Amino acid sequence: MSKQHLDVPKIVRQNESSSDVHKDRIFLLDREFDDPKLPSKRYFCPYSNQIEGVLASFPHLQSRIEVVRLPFRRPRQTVIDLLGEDNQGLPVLIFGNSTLPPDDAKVAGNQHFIADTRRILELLAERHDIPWPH
Ligand SMILES: N[C@@H](CCC(=O)N[C@@H](CS)C(=O)NCC(=O)O)C(=O)O
Repeated sequence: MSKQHLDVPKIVRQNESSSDVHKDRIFLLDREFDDPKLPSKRYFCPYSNQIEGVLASFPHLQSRIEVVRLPFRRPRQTVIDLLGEDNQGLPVLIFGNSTLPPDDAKVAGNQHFIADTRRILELLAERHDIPWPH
């Protein structure tokens, strides 16, 4: 186990029992999708795919992070239920409640999250024992 992992403070809230909410969760767009505003082509999200690449390169992340892929079309109700209508842009990292969120996390209700892709990649390095994005 890395030093970095041991240093992460544990703050488990007693009233939340599902294991998923203890983990960091990443919500991505589906690997391919249609955009009704740009018909006749299929698309992928370059931001989500940076994260897909890192997940594929460092497979131990699969046991540490919950990954949810969602359709492109709005409303993205799964994310709206967690972060509200104004924060449904993807990708997004929602911090698990077993560790402290970083100081720069945004807050929606009782959730802490980051939506900037580069910062998500840095946080995977900070919190989940992978190399840093160069
Ligand atoms: N927050 C991201 C950008 C995310 C982004 O623009 N995602 C696109 C998908 S490729 C998107 O969701 N666009 C349209 C929409 O949200 O409906 C970043 O700058 O790192």
